[in-house]
Amino acid sequence: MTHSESTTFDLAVKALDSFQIEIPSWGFANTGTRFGKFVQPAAASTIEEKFCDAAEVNRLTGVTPTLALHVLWDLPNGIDDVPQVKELERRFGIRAGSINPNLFEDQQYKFGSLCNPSPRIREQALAHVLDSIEIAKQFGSRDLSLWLADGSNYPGSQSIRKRIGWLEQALCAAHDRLAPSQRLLIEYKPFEPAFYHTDIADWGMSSHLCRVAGLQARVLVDTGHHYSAQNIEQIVAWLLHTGLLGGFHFNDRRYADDDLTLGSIDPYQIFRIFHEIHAAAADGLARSIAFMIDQSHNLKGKIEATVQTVVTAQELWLKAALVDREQLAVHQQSCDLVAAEELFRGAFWTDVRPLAAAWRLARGLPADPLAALRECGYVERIARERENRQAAISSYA
Ligand code: PSV
Ligand code: MN
Repeated sequence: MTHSESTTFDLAVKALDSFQIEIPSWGFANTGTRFGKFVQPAAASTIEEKFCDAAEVNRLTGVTPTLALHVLWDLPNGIDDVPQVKELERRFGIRAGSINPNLFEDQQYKFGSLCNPSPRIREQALAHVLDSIEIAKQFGSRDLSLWLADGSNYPGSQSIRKRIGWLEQALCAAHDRLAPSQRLLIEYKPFEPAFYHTDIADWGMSSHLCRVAGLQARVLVDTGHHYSAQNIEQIVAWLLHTGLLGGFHFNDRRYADDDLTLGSIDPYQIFRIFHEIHAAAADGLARSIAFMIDQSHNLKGKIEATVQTVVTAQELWLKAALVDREQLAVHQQSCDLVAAEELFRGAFWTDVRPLAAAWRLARGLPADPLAALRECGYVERIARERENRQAAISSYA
């Protein structure tokens, strides 16, 4: 290795050692679109299977020690399910990660949850959030990750401002229940399922709600929840500057919230976001940012897609770490546009795969996690087992 090669390798080791990403339990389950579901024999249908799949991804990549849980889907009996899930944590060596209340599937939420005009429904929605905070406490989970489907479909059909007031009250009440080490992450989304107005539609609304709720509230940026032309890294830079960036739900999209694999459509976008984070970290600003995946794999194999996502995230994180920020600052200061841009793009075009492979080997991990997944036969084995189990269940039925 030349001197500069060894410096690059040291930089890569530092960058990859500092990177972990949380995977969602729902990424292993059968999901679809409103036009239907294509079921996969290897899909997980129990919380045990989700933990098992998460452990496999962590065995191959070494950077996914936590699993995001959705309360209704993973703990249908609420807090009573915690001991069983704790047992799975021990058995599979995977910890419960962020806890996601579900305020969008119950029939009563037709006209909203925390913003519903009915005080009774608002109370029930808040009770579910408070239960979810309690569940998070029992797991020792830091983040309560809140997304509301609330909104309306027709102009004039709801009071937008009244709903803001109800939301502020509920979020203050939720924030009051947090333990000092916990955080309330507030996610935004411009539309869907509501098609006219969404109660938390963008980062400005999330930021405002965080400020009102309290010091432990932060904004959650889901990369799929932006209009196509939006400059997401600029939003990230603002959130870093204001100390309000809590974390990410990573995925990619071509049109709207398409849940495509991170970096599959626009890897440069994720690189640009990661650059902002590395730059802020160098200035001591980027503290406690939760990197999470939020994808539903409709057509790809779930475990393959998850491993592919994790590996892509690591590569883009590493590319962004290679930006020579001192030199970049010089070019920015002298407004040498082309030099700055070429330096920036140069890092993006660097093939970091050999560096990532060397880092993995040094940590006893497979150099190529996707190839290792294909070779080990895990997916085929679980597909057989899960299919047989399904067949056994239906023959009893
Ligand atoms: C909503 O589109 C979202 O991004 C929220 O984070 C949900 O919790 C998740 O997807 C799963 O439906
Ligand atoms: Mn999300």
